[in-house]
Amino acid sequence: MSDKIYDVPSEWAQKAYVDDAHYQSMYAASVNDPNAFWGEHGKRIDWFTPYTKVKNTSFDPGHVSIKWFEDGITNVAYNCVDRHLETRGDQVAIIWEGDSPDESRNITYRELSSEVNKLANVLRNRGVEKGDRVTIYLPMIPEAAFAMLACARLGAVHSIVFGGFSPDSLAGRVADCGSKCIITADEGLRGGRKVPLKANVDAAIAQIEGGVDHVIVVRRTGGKVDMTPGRDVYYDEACAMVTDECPAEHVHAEDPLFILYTSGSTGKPKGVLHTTGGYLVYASMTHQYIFDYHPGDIYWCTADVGWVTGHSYIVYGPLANGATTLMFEGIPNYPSVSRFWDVIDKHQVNIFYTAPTAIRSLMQAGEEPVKRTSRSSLRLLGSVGEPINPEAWEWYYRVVGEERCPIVDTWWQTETGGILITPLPGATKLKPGSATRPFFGVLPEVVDAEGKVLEGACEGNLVIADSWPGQMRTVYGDHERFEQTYFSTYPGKYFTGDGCRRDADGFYWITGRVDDVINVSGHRMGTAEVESALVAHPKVSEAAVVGFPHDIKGQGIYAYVTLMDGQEPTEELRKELVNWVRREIGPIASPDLIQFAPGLPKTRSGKIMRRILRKIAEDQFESLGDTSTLADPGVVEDLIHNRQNKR
Ligand code: 6R9
Repeated sequence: MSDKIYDVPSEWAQKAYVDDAHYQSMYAASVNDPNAFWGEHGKRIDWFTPYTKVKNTSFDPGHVSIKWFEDGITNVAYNCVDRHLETRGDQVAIIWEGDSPDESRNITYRELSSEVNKLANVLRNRGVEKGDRVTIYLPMIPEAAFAMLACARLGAVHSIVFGGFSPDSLAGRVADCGSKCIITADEGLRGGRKVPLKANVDAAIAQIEGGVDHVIVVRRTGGKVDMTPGRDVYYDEACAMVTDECPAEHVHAEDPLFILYTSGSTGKPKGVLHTTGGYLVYASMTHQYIFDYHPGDIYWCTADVGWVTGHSYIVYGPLANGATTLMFEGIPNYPSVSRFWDVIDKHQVNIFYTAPTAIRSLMQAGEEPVKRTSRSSLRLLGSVGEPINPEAWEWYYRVVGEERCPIVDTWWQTETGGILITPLPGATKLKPGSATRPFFGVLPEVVDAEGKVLEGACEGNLVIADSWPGQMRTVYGDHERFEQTYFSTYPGKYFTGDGCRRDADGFYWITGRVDDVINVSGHRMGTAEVESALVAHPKVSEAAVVGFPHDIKGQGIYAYVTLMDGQEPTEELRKELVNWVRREIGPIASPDLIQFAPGLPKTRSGKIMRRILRKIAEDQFESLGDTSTLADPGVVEDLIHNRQNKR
């Protein structure tokens, strides 16, 4: 923790949408009378039929139900595209920067409209209707945004699967939501390397009972792929055969917009379901106020559309606001570690939003690769995905932003739809490492293990006491799991899964997950998922996975593996297991360290004591706590002795 404080620069307090006094009064209004507050701000999007009801939500155990603007009728694609045509049809909507610095493309709102309408017609001709699920498995190319908006135009529900996931993971997600149509590309391109997306789709479909009816394939690299006649079609060929006029479906505020699978502490990934009206109001409002987006600004969020940050802050929030949003296909260190800063200069980016893991890895390369670029267009910086350590914060502030750009450290989750805790650049003083204060309408509370609400400066678990419009509505197909996961630990409150501290100024400091979720380079992984991949290997009898502190990734994946009798714990097997997990889940789940353990610490009832495994992985041998309840206390000694070292 750091005790430095950066006051709001006076130009910011004057020019930004809100200064501190304004924040205080708006925040008070938002929580004192949410119906009046959101009733007003709901008008920021266009409605075909205006709502008359605003908030209708309950966190009561057994009756959790979340509805916002429920009798309003609208369309997300209409709001992100059509409504801008008259005033800013020729303004650039999307700046696309390819993997190679030689490739980029500007897409105006008018061109965006044409692309979205054509693809919507392609989907409609293939029988996609309101409510149908469509899986999107694409690299970071403009077609990913076209596909999201084409689904929204039809009232179809998209489910984006990150291009780094394996065929197995993709198959599970396609089957879970029953999508009959997949939009993919021949190959992806990242850091000059090809990703075999279409081949992965074929392998996934082979595992799905009944397969899928349609695969639409964008030609990205032109690489040769198998096309199944009758099922597969090239995107460009299909779009050439339709008009660019497709009416926007009339969609109810509570009709689903998208499903996004995310990891939890137990079981397989959950399909987080977001709906239409409240989500768009919240995504667009947070985008405008938190990034202080003004017309003409060039805004860049480096996330992938496979994660929620890409949904809310590359596509929906910015486009609903008529912004110019930059979409980047590549990676921070290709072709050089100056790439981010070069792109900022090339496109004159004003607002830049990235993740601590990227900052930490670029920080390692020193200041020179940053300083050889200008970055004079930059006005505001943002951070998301994991806690940012004060050293990385200071470097971002001093070296990247040249002490001129406030940093908004934005805390939120796939489940929350948009940012919940964050500074507002014209209103909030900054403390490196703190996400600071709640956004309008958000009621954070800190509770102890028993659920007692703590007051003043304190540390405990973070819950949210009441609903906000961007909140997820259910786990797709499993409302009981939704209630169980988020509303049963502290009945009547939304449990975030994060620990947090609140200081004497009422500022929040997120300390990280308190459940069995680990955050690797800002990507959420359930330890249970990695464990089940490991035990699926024929030589593995048992596995336990925990996180450990990692300099760049934030957390790394530490796996304790017990082998089947007679199996030798060799280096080859270690490598084989790493590759096995990569194949089963995807490269983001590769264990950093594997320790072969003859036995795992278990209670007499057979439960693995992860607390002990976590402490060993963290090198905190002194604070293992009580080990006397273990069935065999002797295993701990062996585990400590054979602790794997960080590379
Ligand atoms: C948006 C996103 C959510 C988890 C969340 C928390 C961590 C995100 C953070 C942060 C500290 C921040 N997290 N932002 N922790 N400070 N500014 O990342 O969604 O992938 O669902 O992850 O990420 O632990 O619970 P998601």
